[in-house]
Formats: sequence, structure tokens, C-alpha cells
Amino acid sequence: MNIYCISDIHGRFDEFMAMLELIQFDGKQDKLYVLGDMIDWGPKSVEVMRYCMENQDYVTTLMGNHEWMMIQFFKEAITDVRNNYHPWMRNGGKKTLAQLNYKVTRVVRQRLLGWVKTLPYFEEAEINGRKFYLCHSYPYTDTGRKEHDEETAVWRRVAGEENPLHANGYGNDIILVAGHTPTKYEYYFPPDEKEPYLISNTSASQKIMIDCCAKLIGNQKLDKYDTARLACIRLNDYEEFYVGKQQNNKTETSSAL
Ligand SMILES: [Mn+2]
Repeated sequence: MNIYCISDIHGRFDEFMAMLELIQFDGKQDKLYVLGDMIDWGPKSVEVMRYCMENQDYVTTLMGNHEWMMIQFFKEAITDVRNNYHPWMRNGGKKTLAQLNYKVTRVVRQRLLGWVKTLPYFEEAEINGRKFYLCHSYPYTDTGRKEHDEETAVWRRVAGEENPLHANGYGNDIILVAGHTPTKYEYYFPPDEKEPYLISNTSASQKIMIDCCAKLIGNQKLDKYDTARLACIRLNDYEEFYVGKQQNNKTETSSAL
């Protein structure tokens, strides 16, 4: 069995499908963890959500801050006037909302939102004697204040910090795998804008960061050297896989929709 992790797909459904082809993913034998942020910025967030929801036999999806913002948005049931000021609207959610409003039926929308609410904040996995803790952004803190803990898990950055699990009773051998922070911001300052994004796998700190900034794929203004990619890591042997912009994915450079 192969175990793969992918994160921060951000609506790049065509790149996501190209990745499954590249890794020759086989749902009968393999397992895929999607470490949150399926949605927003990219053009096909609903397609990504549907794929993850409909293939739960072999795809486990975790909560990301973008799913978390979407849930808050619908929970707060805010009026049209205030819509534009909601954090979700200012963070790539406009296209996702438009898709949910106009591209799917009410029944499908309710199913998707109902499912997203149930997403876990972390998962543990073990392969070849190695233990992994998977989350979107930060290990679940468990202070007893549920909302605070959930918010921390999807927003707080682990970048620049040692693996926080080691000080928290998980032992010294557990390896953290997370997305959320584009990997260039892990160690380079200022980041070299011409270098492609790479997975950051530092065995010393037992921390693997896999967000290679797929949200910017095809954005000529913010990624003029075409360095953003969708990344995937196979936990069995740490093989890394990358997918760039796909032909049939018409990426809009403007965030307006
Ligand atoms: Mn995120």
C-alpha cells in the first residue's frame, strides 16, 4: 500500500487529476490524504470537493482554513451587503461561492457543506515503522476550548518552528506533515522568485511541508516565473511529485467573478 499526501489544491481540479495520473494512484491499494484547502482561488473548487467527498473509501480529507472560513460564512448567514467584507470573500471564496450558487443544485450544495463540517483536524498514519501526524497547519492543541483549538489547527503557522509535537507528548519520532505555508517561506528570506517551489523535508526537525503554492498556478502577476506547483509526497519512500499548469485549466488572473 502506498500512502500519499497532497495539500492546498485550491480549486485546481485539472492539476489534481493530473497528479493522480502521475502517481498512478490506485484506490484499491493506495490511500490519499488531502491536508485541507481543497477550495478557493482556483476555478474548480466544487469539483475538488465532490471528488474528495465521493471517494472517501481511499481519500481522507482534513479541515483547512479555507473550508473553515466557508463554514463560518454560511453559519453567520450574513446579508448581501456584508458579504464582501467577510474574510472568506477576501480570501478567494468568491469563485467558490459562485460555483455553489450557480453550478450545483441545492441538494448537492447541502451535501457538500454538510460533509465539510465533519472534516477532521488531524490524522495519524504509520508506514514502514514510521509514525506521521497529518494536519493542515498546526497540530491540534486540545486546550478544551474547542473553537480556539480548531482555529489554531487551521491557521497557526508551523513555519520556522521546530516540530511542536515533540514537546507535546507524542514522542521524538513522530513526523509532522502539513500544508498551509508555501514552502519558499520556510527557509529562504527573501524567497528566490525564480526557483520552483519544492517540498520541504527536513529529516532533522521531522517536519515535512508540502504546500507548493498551487493557488498561484497560472497567475502571471504574482508568479511571473511560473514557479507555483501542486505537490504530492509518498510517505513510503518520500518520493516527491509535482504538477504545473494544465492546458485545459483556464486560470483567471483576476479574482473577480
Ligand atoms: Mn491554508
